[in-house]
Amino acid sequence: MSNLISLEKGFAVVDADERSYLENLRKEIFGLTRDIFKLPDSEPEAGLNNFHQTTQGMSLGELNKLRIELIQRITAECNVREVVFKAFEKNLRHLLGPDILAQKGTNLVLQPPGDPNPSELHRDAPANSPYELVVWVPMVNCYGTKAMYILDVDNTEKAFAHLDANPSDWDGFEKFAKSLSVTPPVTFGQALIFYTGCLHGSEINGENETRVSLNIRYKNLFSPSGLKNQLQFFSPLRISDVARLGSLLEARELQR
Ligand SMILES: O=C(O)CCC(=O)C(=O)O
Ligand SMILES: [Fe+2]
Repeated sequence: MSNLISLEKGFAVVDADERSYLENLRKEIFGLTRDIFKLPDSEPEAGLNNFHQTTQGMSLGELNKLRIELIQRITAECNVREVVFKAFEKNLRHLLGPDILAQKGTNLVLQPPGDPNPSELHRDAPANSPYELVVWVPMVNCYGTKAMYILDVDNTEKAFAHLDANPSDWDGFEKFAKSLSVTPPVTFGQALIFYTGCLHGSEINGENETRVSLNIRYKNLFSPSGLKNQLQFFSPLRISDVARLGSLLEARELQR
């Protein structure tokens, strides 16, 4: 049987085609994190899970400065968009087709236990294109409040119907939406792939380990963009022969 996923519900947890891509990526990310934050561990899984043990005394300002340095170095040195694509290539091609744009930068979430700023309930579209997929990739095993909650397409619809009926009651909306959500465990070696129309977010991490996760977006070159300027955030990752030939011809015609 093929291991291709269905995205009928708007999201799915998927195993990497090849785990070694993620293992190498995690080694690199852990190496940078260890250098920048001076972590004592030498093993990636334990080192990332124990991140908060080193940083709990740091001021928020210092923590943020180092976090930004880490994200810049990951973006410059790790080629996350290529590696994550390769790790989940079969499913991404199956879902998006042969002509693929990838987000230029990578988002890194470091969420120590008790961090008071989890991501609020939201969905990425329509600011992002509704034809885009988010690939949420944990660098450590994520479960319970260390993971992300999400509503499938039908439940997202139900939550918005509730908001339409009670437009000024954001708290009620949030409570109702969360009651319809699920929190699938996503272990290292897997990704949560979701369509940008699904409501999602995270709770304050109540586990005894830091959550370290990446999220990055892919879309078909020929699909409509969202409200943001697509070329600012995305660039081509894979282009089919048909699209390459077609765009060459169009470019030549423009010069005539
Ligand atoms: O990692 C999280 O808690 C939220 C990530 C998110 O909102 C996203 O990837 O779109
Ligand atoms: Fe999001």
